[in-house]
Amino acid sequence: MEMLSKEERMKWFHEARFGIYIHYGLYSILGRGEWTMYSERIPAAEYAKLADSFLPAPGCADEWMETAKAAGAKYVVLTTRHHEGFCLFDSKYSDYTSVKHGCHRDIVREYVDAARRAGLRVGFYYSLLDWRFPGYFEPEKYPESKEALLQQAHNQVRELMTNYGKIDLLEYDGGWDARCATKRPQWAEFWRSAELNAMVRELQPGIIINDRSGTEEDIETPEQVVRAGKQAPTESCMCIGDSCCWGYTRFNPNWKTPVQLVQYLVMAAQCGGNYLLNIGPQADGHIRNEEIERLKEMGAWLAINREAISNSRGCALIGASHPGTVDLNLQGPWTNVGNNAYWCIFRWPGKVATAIRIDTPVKRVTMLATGEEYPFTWSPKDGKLVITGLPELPPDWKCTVLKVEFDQAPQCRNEADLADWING
Ligand code: FHN
Repeated sequence: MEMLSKEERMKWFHEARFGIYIHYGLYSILGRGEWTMYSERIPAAEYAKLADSFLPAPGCADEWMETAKAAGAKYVVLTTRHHEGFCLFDSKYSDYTSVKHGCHRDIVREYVDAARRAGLRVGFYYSLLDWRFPGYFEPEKYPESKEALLQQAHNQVRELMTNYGKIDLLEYDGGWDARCATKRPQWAEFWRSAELNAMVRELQPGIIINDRSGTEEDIETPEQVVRAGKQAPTESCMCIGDSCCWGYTRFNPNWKTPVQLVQYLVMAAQCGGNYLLNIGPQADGHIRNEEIERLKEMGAWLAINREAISNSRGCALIGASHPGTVDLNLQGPWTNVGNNAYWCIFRWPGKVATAIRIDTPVKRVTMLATGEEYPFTWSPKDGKLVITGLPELPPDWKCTVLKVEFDQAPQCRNEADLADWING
């Protein structure tokens, strides 16, 4: 099959910028988070009894897609199998699946079909590690179990890449060793990741693969933080509630606000990367209101401001460096798409907004939400941009975007003499 270049494969990813992660499995029944089996050391046979109570409501996958669409997301990623080992898909290599227990349905099939109907790109999460295998925890002591675990991973990834049509994204997880004593090249050796990923690319030539099997591949996937990629574009993934609560966690008081969520999305775009925001459906597959409400607010913001993030690149202007870096643009970051820069204002300055060290002549300033044009001055002498006539109060508390047009991608002015500005 014809291999696509990385640029071709990544095209939709950069357009999308926003995806929804879905953590769903037996842990959703317990309601204490997806690590419960291990953190409470529940023996495998006892934990497995949950499988017969796994009863997702019919049509829940359509509900997930409806929510993802309302959020303005362009792709979804489902945990086809998390560390607990329970598969949401039919597998010749395991009886521990949603097809052979509980609902007797292939939830991955329903998910893929629903995503395609909704026009969303399809991502699969797959955990390499499986807590039911002693050979994962003590590979030298249980070499046969280790080998069985590896065979399971390679065989199941092949099934996932073969049985569900075109898959856009493969997110490995659980590549680390149980003692967290080894580095990524050793993970890759343990899981035979080069061979695994060669097989994936052969079966799915257009796929994007993350870096968590230990090999570099296409994207980096930091967790609970937004940052720029070190070697590759990032997809920053995050929980809406606490960071240990990817799977449904019944009592989860620290919900991020819609303002925070929109701003994280903008910061991801500022880094030329994506934001993958997680939901943890309840045992019956329904999504809780706390998540739906927040996602709808994000969708409302995106319906107006998507232009500022879709296909964004890191911008050279002040305030566009790295999230969290204080570089003296106190209002908020810039994104860059082509010849336009988008000033994504988190802290509204009032009627006048001032940006400094802009080396490229400014052509026009508008508010993205309304298209209204604002007067400005730009000084070729010092590169200062002063925008006037703005509303006194923040038009959008989450983030108001000012679109600034140039004849070329804007550049930042160097300050050869740092004291020059003092005397005007
Ligand atoms: O252990 C998992 C965790 O449960 C969750 O799935 C996240 C999502 O990226 N990944 C792992 C921790 O890195």
